[in-house]
Amino acid sequence: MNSKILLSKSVEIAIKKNQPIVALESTIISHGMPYPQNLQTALEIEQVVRENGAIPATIAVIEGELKVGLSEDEIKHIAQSTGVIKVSRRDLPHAISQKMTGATTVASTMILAEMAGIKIFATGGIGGVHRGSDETMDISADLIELSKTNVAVICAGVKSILDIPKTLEFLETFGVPVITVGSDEFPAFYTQKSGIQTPQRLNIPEDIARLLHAKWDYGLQGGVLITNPIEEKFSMDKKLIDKAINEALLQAKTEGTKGKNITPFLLKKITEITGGDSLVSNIALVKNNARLASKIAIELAKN
Ligand code: PSU
Ligand code: MN
Repeated sequence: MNSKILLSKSVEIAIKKNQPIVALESTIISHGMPYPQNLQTALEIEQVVRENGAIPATIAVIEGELKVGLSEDEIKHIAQSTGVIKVSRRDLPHAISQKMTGATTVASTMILAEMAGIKIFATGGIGGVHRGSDETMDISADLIELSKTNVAVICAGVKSILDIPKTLEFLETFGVPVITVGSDEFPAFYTQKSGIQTPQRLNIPEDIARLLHAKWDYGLQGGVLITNPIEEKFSMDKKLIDKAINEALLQAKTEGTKGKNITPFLLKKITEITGGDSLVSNIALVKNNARLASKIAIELAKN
């Protein structure tokens, strides 16, 4: 365990007792959803993890300190304050040395989870290879992190704000196992299907835990991407969401939004364009992922 990490009491006890823990990111709270739904969701996800028999550990940088397991007040601050910065791997040294408060992305949440010895992490969606990346070279640091940090990320697949085929190619090149739970098709976040076959299908948490053991017991460095399709009742109409995504992409281009601002910008626009429908789906799929992650964490903690 890295001694510079600050653990909450419940996470500290869980680590000592080898209880199942599920890491949760905070950029989804600060930059992924509007207030107050972000706060409500952040607290509800923690509750979902507890109800499913695991200990939640929401992760962030608080005034320069790396915190694994946030208090309710800290979650409230991340959800409400406009001064909270988005911290990916690149931004960690800046946030730490300047004693800033920052929300961690998938990449930096993986880093802090690994420092704390947590193997399982649930979120909504990961960053990936952006559309038009041949020109912009915009590829999320999340993908590189998955290639080297030993944490399994449970998400609902990749949104079509990104280039899904290129994202999968990138993950293959960097040796990241990609699994879809209970489906032959890779999921596209708001919809169960993307039209692209998944590299590997597994159906039950026991098999997923076995795969994680197989990877890490043999010293195969790096993460695993576990994709969990959104439940049918919360999935969106493909035509409708594609239209909203294209409109949002066009607006981003017109306004010249790029770099770390593009993903938050697109998420906000899509919520606006769909009149909040995409947010309802987003919240539902995060909870669904938290449930699955808890079950995988329980299986993994067994041996
Ligand atoms: N996708 C979502 N919601 C999010 C994000 C992605 O549906 O909140 C956030 C995550 O924190 C992810 C980050 O790690 O955006 C990726 O940002 P970038 O593309 O700048 O690496
Ligand atoms: Mn980027």
